[in-house]
Amino acid sequence: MAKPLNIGMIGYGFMGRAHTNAYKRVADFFDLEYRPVLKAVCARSADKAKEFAAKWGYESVETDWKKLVERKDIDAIDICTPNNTHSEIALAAAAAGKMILCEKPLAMNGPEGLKMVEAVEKAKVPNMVWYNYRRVPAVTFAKQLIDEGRLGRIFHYRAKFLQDWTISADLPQGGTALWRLDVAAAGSGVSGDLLAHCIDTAIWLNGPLADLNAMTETFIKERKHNLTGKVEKVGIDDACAFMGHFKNGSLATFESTRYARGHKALYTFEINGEHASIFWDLHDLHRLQYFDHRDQGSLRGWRSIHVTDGDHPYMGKWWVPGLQIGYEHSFVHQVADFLEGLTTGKPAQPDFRNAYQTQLVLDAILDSAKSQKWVTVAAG
Ligand code: SOE
Repeated sequence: MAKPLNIGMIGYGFMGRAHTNAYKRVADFFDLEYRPVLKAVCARSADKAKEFAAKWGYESVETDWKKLVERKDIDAIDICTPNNTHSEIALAAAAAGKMILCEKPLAMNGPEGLKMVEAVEKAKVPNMVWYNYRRVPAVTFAKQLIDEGRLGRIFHYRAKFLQDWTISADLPQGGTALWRLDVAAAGSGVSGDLLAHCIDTAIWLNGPLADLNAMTETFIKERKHNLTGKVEKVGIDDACAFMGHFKNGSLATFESTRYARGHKALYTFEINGEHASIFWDLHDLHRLQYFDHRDQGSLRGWRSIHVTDGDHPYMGKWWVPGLQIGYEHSFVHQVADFLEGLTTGKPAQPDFRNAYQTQLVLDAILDSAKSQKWVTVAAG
């Protein structure tokens, strides 16, 4: 019988659902020492908390996260709240000796992120940041191919994350649903929300970034603020692009925007190496495109690998070969790896320290866009 691991989740939005679904599913498909128990969900509105708890199966509710953090029957705090609250909650949870699973990006900026890293390391509590795309089987498979040396020396890493949902100037900023547009709550715009995913994957697959030159743009300069009712300046980046160098000498080109009409969540990356290239697309997430120059010349071409075989990462835990899984499973895999890390003592990544590397790149992006200069990425 697996040991219970009592979860206290703060927040109940899109990520609250994605994480809860993962907690509910993981023990059905993965054989682990620990089994998550949906102990409590916390939201400022008691009605919303109760509604969420009833729908998803949480045993109890709280309306004050400080009470949740102090509860003796909670083992792990899951932070699914806007970015400007991550730090305060994480510091309190670490001080209370709780494990912490925090939504991305880790913090509002590097210095805040560093305090969070120091707090969890001082308290010696297991910790993780929800950069879920690492655990899409095709992306994990890309990591295997790179680590096996199949690509050889890497020349280029190209990534994009494109959306189109904020083009209307009538869309307000701030409040429960639209905090991502409010710089006070989000810290940044598409750089922290979307490009952060691309950066996390890139650091994992291709190592750290050395320097970069970025530009950002805010297309809609003023929006009505949901909390004040007034038209206020927009402080987030609506679009962001940068070029840079990885420490391994390869070139980086990255772009994210919420103004690419027709694209809802188009996350793609392509890596070009001396021997082989890899391409991945979130809209076709179970496939990995692979080109190997060492193939016999007349047969050479891009292979579209359907990453659904039992020997592909994570896939042996699901259905039979050929049947694919989806977006939500990346969260199930992340919980499984977190729980496995508790057993093995080898923490699942990215932990806070690892995710802090992404935070430093995000700081460098905003610095560079402001100064219009090349910026060296600070060493973590
Ligand atoms: C924004 O629309 C968003 O939901 C991000 O916040 C998520 O991190 C990303 O995975 C999908 O898009």
